[in-house]
Amino acid sequence: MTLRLPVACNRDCGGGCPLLASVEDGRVVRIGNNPAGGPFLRGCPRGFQAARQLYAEDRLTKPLLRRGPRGSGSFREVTWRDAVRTVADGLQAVRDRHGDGAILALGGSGSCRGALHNTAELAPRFLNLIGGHVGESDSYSSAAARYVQPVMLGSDKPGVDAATLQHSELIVLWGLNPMDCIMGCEWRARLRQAKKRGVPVVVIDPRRTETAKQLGTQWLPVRPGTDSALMLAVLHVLVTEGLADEPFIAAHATGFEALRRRVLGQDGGEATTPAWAAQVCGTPAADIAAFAREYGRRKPAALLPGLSIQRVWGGEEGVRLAIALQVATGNLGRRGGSSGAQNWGGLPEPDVGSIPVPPHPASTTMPANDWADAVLRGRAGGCPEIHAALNVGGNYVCQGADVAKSVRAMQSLDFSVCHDLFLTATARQCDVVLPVTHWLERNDIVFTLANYMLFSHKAVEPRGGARSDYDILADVAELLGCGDAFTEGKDEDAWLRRFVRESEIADEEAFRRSGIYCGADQQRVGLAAFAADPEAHPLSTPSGKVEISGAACRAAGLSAVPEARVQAQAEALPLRLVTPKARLRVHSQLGALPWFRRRDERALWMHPHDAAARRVEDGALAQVRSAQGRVRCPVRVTADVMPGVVALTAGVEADFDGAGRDVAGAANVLTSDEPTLPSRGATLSCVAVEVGAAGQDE
Ligand SMILES: Nc1nc2c(c(=O)[nH]1)N[C@H]1C(S)=C(S)[C@@H](COP(=O)(O)OP(=O)(O)OC[C@H]3O[C@@H](n4cnc5c(=O)[nH]c(N)nc54)[C@H](O)[C@@H]3O)O[C@H]1N2
Ligand SMILES: Nc1nc2c(c(=O)[nH]1)N[C@H]1C(S)=C(S)[C@@H](COP(=O)(O)OP(=O)(O)OC[C@H]3O[C@@H](n4cnc5c(=O)[nH]c(N)nc54)[C@H](O)[C@@H]3O)O[C@H]1N2
Ligand SMILES: [Mo]
Repeated sequence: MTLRLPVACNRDCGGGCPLLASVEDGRVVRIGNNPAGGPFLRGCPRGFQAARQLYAEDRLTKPLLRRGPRGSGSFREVTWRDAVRTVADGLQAVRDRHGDGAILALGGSGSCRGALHNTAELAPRFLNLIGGHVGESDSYSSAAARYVQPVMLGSDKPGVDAATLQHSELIVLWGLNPMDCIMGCEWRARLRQAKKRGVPVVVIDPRRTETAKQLGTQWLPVRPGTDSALMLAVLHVLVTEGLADEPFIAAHATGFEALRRRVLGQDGGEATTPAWAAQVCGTPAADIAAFAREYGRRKPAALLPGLSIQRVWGGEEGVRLAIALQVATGNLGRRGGSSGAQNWGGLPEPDVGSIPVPPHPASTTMPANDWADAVLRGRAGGCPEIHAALNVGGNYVCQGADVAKSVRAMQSLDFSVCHDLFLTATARQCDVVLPVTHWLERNDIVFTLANYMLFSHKAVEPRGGARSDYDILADVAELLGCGDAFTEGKDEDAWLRRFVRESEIADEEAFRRSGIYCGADQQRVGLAAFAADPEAHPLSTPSGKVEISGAACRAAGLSAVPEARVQAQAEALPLRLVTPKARLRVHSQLGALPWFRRRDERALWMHPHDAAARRVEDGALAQVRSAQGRVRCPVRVTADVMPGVVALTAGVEADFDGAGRDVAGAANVLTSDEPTLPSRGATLSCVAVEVGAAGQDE
């Protein structure tokens, strides 16, 4: 007999894909789309092939204690009883020695969409019951955007629902790659629909991505880290050719005049003409002007930025200017338009409970990008003092900037614990490694970042000795005298029923049966009320309007007027490397599984001109060098990446040879944790590098 159960990936791509697992004899035999999701909510291979992760040969099934030196990968199996005792004793010893708040909750993106099995919430909840912790105030993902958007827009949710693209007359995907990154599973189908309708879909990206090929009508290449210059040039065309919506600007923004003077070169700087920007961005001036004219004329236009454009040095400026563009064209808050702010997490989900994190007075936070620095420098470096780490759902030794520094940080800790399904690069640096369940082995409610919720059923029993993070932490809490405070006397089912009771979902059984609950309005437009009547519905900014420039920006540590803050390139490292997400990986996950590995893109993309200049051939091994390290990997010579730029997807774990060179193709061996200011966001998306034939050192 085949059992068909609604499930949903509890993964960080934020797909929110309603899936259906077919189960026979206690085994998942197939995963497909859940028909209850309708024609627009469709999954991707990372979900359809999830059973390969569930049944992977190298999945952890027993608790491990470190035997050899950290990083050696030498562990011995122990019983759960011993493992839990070791963790409790180790954490208690750190607290006895260093006081409260000295334990780092490391990572957490692994299963961060669950109401209960949420790796970003469970570790902080547990740690706050045993003396507090150091947490992440912001993520690798979106620190610059989350810093700037509240300053400009107040606290309102500024996103739009994917279905509103039906009303768009132009769509601009600015550093956004939904074919690979998903970030809401409805977008691909809605973009396809728009393209079929004849709507131009412009993709602005250093690479001709699958998004550009399949969903786009035009690819506009731009050098990474230079979007702010391109945006200023578009503004120049809009204001000089009478394409700006002056009444909308006057009613909705403060400080636009200073930006206008900046763009026109009336403030002592150079005018930001397309010809000026072309030098900085590598985008032909005529293409910039043509794009700006089409953008200024076709209404409404949805400008949807990706997170990549703000994960660069000066990334705050791209965030500011994308919003300024949508204000200048009167598209902010209009149906079929957008605010130009990040759409990911840009609208509320249906109201439902989730596992709470109680406060602790000793708890502190630091930006994710600072974690290794905080561990290494502690209070001396102005960071919180950290002596231990509890890593639940993260693999920062692979995913954090600067692998060598991450390893040093892990090795300097007194005590470290990792919960994971696999013996990752981070797990190998830890003292205790505990095997956890897969999302197909648990019941949960899954958040989607859109106006619907999913119920994900437990499809199969946990493999081997794997246990849920919740059960593991409950046992450690019990030994430390706060078991009841952690569980509040509830098991999985009791929590999930409580969350639904606290929600707007009236029919819990129907929700569990179909696996999906949809909120009433599927075409929400963030800031719509403000756009329609800014006097009656002011923003919660000092002026009540969009803060384009001026005192509010300065008070937040930003320049008074948005600017093109582009990092100067060192002569010895003339190429710009982008390190985007791979379609068939979620960060460091899935890539090592044979089915995924065979289909995985691991080569460095390089333009034919750059390859010829360096005598690098298609398919040959090359060496990539940055200020941080060296990587050897195969090269793919392709015009799908613009000249002067190379691309290597993130998510491959490093493998160092005797000379300290990575030979696996690990992007973060090359990246640096130098933050962009003032947000202290990561700069992983753009790195200065040089490439030569492998074997050469120069
Ligand atoms: N398959 C897959 N999907 C994912 C994830 C994953 O690991 N795998 N991770 C999820 C997570 S946590 C996040 S935060 C989001 C990430 O979302 P993003 O940060 O938006 O994703 P990236 O792949 O880094 O970049 C998106 C595109 O921007 C381009 N790009 C890079 N730098 C620049 C630039 O400076 N300017 C412009 N215009 N374009 C640039 C890249 O070539 C890429 O095609 O994706 C989510 N989705
Ligand atoms: N060069 C470069 N680096 C990047 C990026 C980039 O674009 N370029 N992107 C950055 C971004 S946006 C992000 S968000 C980070 C993400 O970085 P990480 O958060 O480190 O992401 P993952 O590698 O997916 O690590 C998640 C881990 O959780 C485990 N896991 C999955 N489910 C569970 C569970 O239920 N319980 C437990 N205990 N573990 C679980 C997985 O096996 C995996 O090892 O990477 C950043 N790093
Ligand atoms: Mo992210």
